[in-house]
Amino acid sequence: MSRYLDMVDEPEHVKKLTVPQLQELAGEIRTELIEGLAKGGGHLGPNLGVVELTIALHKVFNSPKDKFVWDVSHQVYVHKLLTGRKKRFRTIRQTGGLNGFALRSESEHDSFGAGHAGTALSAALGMAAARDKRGTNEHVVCIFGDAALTNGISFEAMNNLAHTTKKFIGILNDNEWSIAKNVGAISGYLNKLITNPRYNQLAKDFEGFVRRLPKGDLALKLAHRAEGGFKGALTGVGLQQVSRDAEADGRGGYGSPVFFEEMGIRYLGPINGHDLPLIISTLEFAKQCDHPIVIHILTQKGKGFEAALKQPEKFHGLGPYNALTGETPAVKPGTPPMYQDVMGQTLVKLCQKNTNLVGITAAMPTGTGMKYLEKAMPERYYDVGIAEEHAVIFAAGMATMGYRPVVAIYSTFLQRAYDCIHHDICLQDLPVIFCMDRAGLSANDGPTHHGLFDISFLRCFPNVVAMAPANEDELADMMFTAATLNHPAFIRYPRGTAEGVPLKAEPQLLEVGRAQVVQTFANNQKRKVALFGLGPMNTLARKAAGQLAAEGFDCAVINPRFTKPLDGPAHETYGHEAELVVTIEDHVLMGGYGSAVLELFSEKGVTTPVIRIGWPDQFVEHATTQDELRAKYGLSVENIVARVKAQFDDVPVKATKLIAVA
Ligand SMILES: Cc1ncc(C[n+]2csc(CCOP(=O)(O)OP(=O)(O)O)c2C)c(N)n1
Repeated sequence: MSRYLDMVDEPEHVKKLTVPQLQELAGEIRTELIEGLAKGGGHLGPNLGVVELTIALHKVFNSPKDKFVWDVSHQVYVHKLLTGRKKRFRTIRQTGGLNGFALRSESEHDSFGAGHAGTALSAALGMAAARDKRGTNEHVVCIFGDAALTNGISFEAMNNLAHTTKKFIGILNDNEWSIAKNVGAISGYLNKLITNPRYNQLAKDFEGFVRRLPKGDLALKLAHRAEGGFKGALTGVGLQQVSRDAEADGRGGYGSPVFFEEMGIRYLGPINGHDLPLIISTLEFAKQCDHPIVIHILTQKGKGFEAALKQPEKFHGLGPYNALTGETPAVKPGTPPMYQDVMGQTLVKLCQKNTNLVGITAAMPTGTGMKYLEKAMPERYYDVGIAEEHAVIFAAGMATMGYRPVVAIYSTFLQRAYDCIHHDICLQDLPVIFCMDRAGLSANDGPTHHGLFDISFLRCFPNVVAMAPANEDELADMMFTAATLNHPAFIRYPRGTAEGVPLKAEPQLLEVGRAQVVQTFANNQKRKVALFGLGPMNTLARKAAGQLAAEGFDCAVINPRFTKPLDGPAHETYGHEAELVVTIEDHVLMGGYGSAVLELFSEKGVTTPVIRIGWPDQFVEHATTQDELRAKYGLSVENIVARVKAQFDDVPVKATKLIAVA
């Protein structure tokens, strides 16, 4: 049987379908999401929640002329299906396939790219301001989740909104979940708001009103009634302060939308986000408003898939799963632990011994492994919401009072807090420990999520101690060491499974700024190559050394451990000793570890040639696996061996140095 989805490729096809047909389409899209993502994984839960909303947006507005701006944009899969990308949908997040986020270079319908949370309101407001300035009439619709309201940028935009434009449509997609359960006062506020009988009544009145309108010229009638019929009601109720005593609901009173209204933004809601006709009518209404409006819709993350409804956090974003049951493949016995789990479990251990340690996450308790601390010692654990800047300054404040906060933030999201790292942490030399997860590739997610810049952006700040463990045991050692330092400490480690080395019963103290010589020269009269493999790239260095030895080279392998302070003597000694130095890092070459080595060599007069292996000066795309990208960009044993051999092809044998290692 043919499906409506088979007939729909572009927004204009959506417009041609009737509401009952669109309701069927919604079911078909859900099936496509569930089945289409099962093999490769993706952000299933958030997308199942916005099916009706996305269909309604394309029914009511005219993309790409009208602009949709999605916060984070992990929920744009349905939008992709409806904007010419249906045939490629099952390539999403795979090599050469669709990106998992909105991407301006992928489609004219993706008006603004994202991957980091909290940017949509500002971007959409900028577009609205530009539209007003140039005198055109397109609509700008901003879709943001309840967790986007834990982010400061969203508030900065709202503060500026009503002064900037009169025509702005915000859609607050409230499913009560961030990745984990949403946290904080705003989440409590939204919850009170949606249980306020007065607003539920108002929303019901609105619903009754739009449902009673004769079919056909809905938009026209709404235009007529919009200001007269609802302006007064909405604003009138909105501006009435709700007395806590009079309307206490046992949790401190009901919420009132006065918050939005005082910002000059009309509030309409709560609206059932899965009621397609209602959403369509509401958007038609919003289209007519001559005032910024926020429509508060309620949706279910994972709607239509039992497993996702039961486990919203797991199904926010996941790898392959069974499309019938939602089961995910069991971890194969013998698989090394994930770095994030080692970090979380080590933190609990350290906290048991050191009462000054506390843990801070910015809405990522599971992704960073902070959930272990949350469970073991909830009183030492803080989830501040999607608020990286606040997380960092909050940690700074705690540090001034004698605590040692451990802030676990993905490398890419920490970029958001750069000034706070400079101004609040480093400048005051505060002993805060940063655990930077996902330092390296986040292959399926792509450039918004790769963590490839932190060495560069941190090593220019005074007082920083920056480390990269070669394996999970060293991660524990580095966390332990960091807890003894009186300076800001940064530890970078990659996404995914660790190296599989056993963890010592107790972590050990490392000497700051001291590298580890994994393998020294054999002094066997062969050409000497010193391989400096940073972090887990040390595994690559060791493998390359093995192959090079088989091909007649004398290799030393060094685990630098610290990118700041660098181990000057070790780099200098091996730099002088070797005929060729190779630095290998899971980071951009520009300003990274290899650059630090070049700076040191220049200062110390080490003239040995250096091959730097790392990521190029460009944004690296997404792919199915990190190995594919590493192979493509030369972060591979084969490339290292080939580069070393090529270097010597041009060098006469007499250049060989034979200096004993001290
Ligand atoms: C700056 C930043 N920090 C953290 C994240 C990780 N993250 C991705 S989606 C998400 C939750 C988003 O929740 P919400 O906005 O309510 O949308 P929903 O997924 O519930 O639809 C988080 C914390 C991010 N993308 N950006």
